[in-house]
Amino acid sequence: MKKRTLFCAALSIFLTGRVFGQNPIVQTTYTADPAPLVYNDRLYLYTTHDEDESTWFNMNNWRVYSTNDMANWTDHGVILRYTDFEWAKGDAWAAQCVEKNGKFYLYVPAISKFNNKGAIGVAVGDTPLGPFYDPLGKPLVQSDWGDIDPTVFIDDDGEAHMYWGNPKLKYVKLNEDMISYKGNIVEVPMTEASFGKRDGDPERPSKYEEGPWLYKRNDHYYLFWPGGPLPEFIGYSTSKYAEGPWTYGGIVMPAEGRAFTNHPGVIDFRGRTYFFYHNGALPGGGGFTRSVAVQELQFNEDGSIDPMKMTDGITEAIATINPYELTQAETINWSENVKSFQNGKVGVFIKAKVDGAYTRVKSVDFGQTGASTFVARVGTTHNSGITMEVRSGSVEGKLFATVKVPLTGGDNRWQLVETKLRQTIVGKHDLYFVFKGQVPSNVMYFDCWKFVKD
Ligand code: FUB
Repeated sequence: MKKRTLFCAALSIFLTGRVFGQNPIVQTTYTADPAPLVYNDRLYLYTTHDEDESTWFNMNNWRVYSTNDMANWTDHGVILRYTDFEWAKGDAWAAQCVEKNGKFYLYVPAISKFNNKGAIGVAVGDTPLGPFYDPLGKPLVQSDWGDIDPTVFIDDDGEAHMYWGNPKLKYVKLNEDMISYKGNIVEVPMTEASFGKRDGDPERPSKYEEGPWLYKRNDHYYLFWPGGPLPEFIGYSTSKYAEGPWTYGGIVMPAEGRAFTNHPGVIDFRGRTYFFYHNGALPGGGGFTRSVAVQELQFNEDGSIDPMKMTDGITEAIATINPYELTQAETINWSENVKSFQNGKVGVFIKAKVDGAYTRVKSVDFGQTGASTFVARVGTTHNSGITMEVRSGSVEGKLFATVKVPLTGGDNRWQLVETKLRQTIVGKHDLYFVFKGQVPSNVMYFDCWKFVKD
């Protein structure tokens, strides 16, 4: 490694404390309340969306991201809004999507127009990305108070269990159709034995706060939940049955990370268990501008879980990216000063906000034949001097191509630009797309890319 590159890498570790980590996993939008789903060997992550500069949980829509390798995440944009439910008037809060017989059921909380209180709705789609529609035209559940944060788990016997609620934890079994439920809503007893003893509030005996997540491992059920008093930590309880009774297990993740809420999402993917959560770690981040993160979850031999700190996340991709297939610009391992947008022309795309903004794509495998040409769909509103550099290893790493970005005049107009590489690329690389232009803002927009072999 050259002295200068070594110095830059050391400086970046010193300044940011990170070595190719990926938390938070989305840097182009504020996201919260992660809810993973594995379908067809791909991991989909449903999130809520904190608007920029929010000062409250004024949240309008739900988004989806997906990955094949736990390192590069593709942004699929907004897939559902609270306005898609005729009965809802706001608060697109923590949701979860499950699949049954090829249909996707997205359970969401929202404020109901009927009584101004939280309610649980359900939207149905034919793919994990929707389009989703409300089959009921009314809430699935509207009880007295606190109907937020649904989690749904379909057991091996086909029974679907739903928990939700703040400050009470409620439970029902769903019917076969997944859009209605059986019997009465059960209020889970909030005992110290089930959810630990809460400090300093005689009105609320247990630590349970909100945001439950139901998960099964080795015939045992785990309920993960954010606990209080604020700031929230994440605790867990276990049971032999999906409907409880629950036994308090302890703390999985103590409170940290600049957001006073947290939210668990736990899933198995290709032989490992992943624990999703949120914090306020992005620049400008805090309690209402949160970001989703992930790390591996380890169980002790007896099934118990030790408390874990928030980490840099997954540092190695578990699969590679094929550069000869089209990849979306919004498939990103890490980025700085880049925002995500979507329109009717190209779907989701990214914009570089300032000179030097970049995205990183991890583990791109060119093989031994190698590539000689880079193709990208790009555009800018500036009339000259805007470029996109393709580098390997770091923002200052080996330069393979400099794309001259044409003035297209708006993000509804795009051009496919072919650029010859300065030299053939072979082998595996972490690619950096670095956006350059001496302009005050909105340097350029970028939709997709691929390489062409020699
Ligand atoms: O994101 C809005 C609300 O904050 C969620 O519904 C809660 O779980 C908390 O994360």
